[in-house]
Amino acid sequence: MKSSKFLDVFYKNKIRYFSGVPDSCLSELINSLMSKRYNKKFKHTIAPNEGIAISLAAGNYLATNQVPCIYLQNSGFGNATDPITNLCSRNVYDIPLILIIGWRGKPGTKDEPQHIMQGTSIRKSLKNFNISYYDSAKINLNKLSKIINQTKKKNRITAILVAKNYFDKINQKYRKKNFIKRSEAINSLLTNLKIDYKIVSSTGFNSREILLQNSIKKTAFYLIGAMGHTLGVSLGSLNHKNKTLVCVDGDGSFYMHQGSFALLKKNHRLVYLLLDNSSHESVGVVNIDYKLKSFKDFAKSVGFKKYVKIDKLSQLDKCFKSLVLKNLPIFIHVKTSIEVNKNLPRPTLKELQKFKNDFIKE
Ligand SMILES: Cc1ncc(C[n+]2csc(CCOP(=O)(O)OP(=O)(O)O)c2C)c(N)n1
Repeated sequence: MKSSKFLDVFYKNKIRYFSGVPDSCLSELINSLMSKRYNKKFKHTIAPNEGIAISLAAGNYLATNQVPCIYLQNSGFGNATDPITNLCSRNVYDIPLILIIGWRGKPGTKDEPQHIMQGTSIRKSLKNFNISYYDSAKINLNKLSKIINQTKKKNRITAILVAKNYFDKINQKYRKKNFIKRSEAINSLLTNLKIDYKIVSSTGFNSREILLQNSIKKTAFYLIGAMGHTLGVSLGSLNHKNKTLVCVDGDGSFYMHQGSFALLKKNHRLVYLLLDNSSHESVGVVNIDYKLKSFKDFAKSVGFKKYVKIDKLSQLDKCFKSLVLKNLPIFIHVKTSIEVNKNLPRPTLKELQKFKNDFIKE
């Protein structure tokens, strides 16, 4: 399916608002939405999390009386269910929505462990919430148009499930920036930080890069799913152990559940390492177009003792080499560039469970 043809059907049927959180099954669609051809036709907001995407869409409906469209990966369905059921459902305000859901872990396809439960249960969940759903593999553009019209006419919530490789690939060009590469930042951490520490790292390329480079066998807990919860897991662990922890996070993950930062305590021995590529890179390089006005003010306001912004690798090496416990908790903000590496490892379930057990033991 050409993503442009798909979007044209939405436009013809007077859908004008899109919001969502990127997913690899949908990256062509989202990048088309952000292209010159469509960015004047549709209002579009990339949201920090799927619940916020639903609430933005609900607000847009209140302002325009037009049906909004929300895209998300099925792993984010949990984030979305509160505003879907408690705000938009027929039992409450009856706000119509079209959900385009990336279907990772679709039965019969091979996928990673974190996608299996949502992949097999998403249809049941939608049914339980009285949401009619369609498998994109079984609908053509005509049917898509009918689905949109029915959603409008019946004022209902409808979902379209889209599995991997549904949309035709688009040749994507990204701006090459001369920032530090993710691989260089992680190499710098593992080579230069000499204090005793464990790692908790975020969903996507960050965890896979650490796994690739971790020849010194640092104890590390990789969040392969549960995007946005890297800091929550880190703080939960720090509340019980007087050990230093390096939380390696992506900016997409940073924004997703930013409230966790309010739980930082001054005795937390935390190194918060933000690898900020202004993108959801792991799901097809979808640029993030919102950002905090001042990370420094934010870091100070939630209680970090130090905030450092890093643009050059030599600065990062120096920062890790000179890091001492009395500077913690510290927020290290590294601007990174897009670095596509198709050979990053994907850990097996057996390996992941071993990492968990090693983390508990240490
Ligand atoms: C709740 C939830 N929503 C969406 C996703 C899909 N997803 C996986 S990785 C990722 C991007 C993470 O972005 P960032 O933290 O900036 O790291 P980067 O990929 O840029 O290295 C997304 C959106 C997910 N796994 N979970």
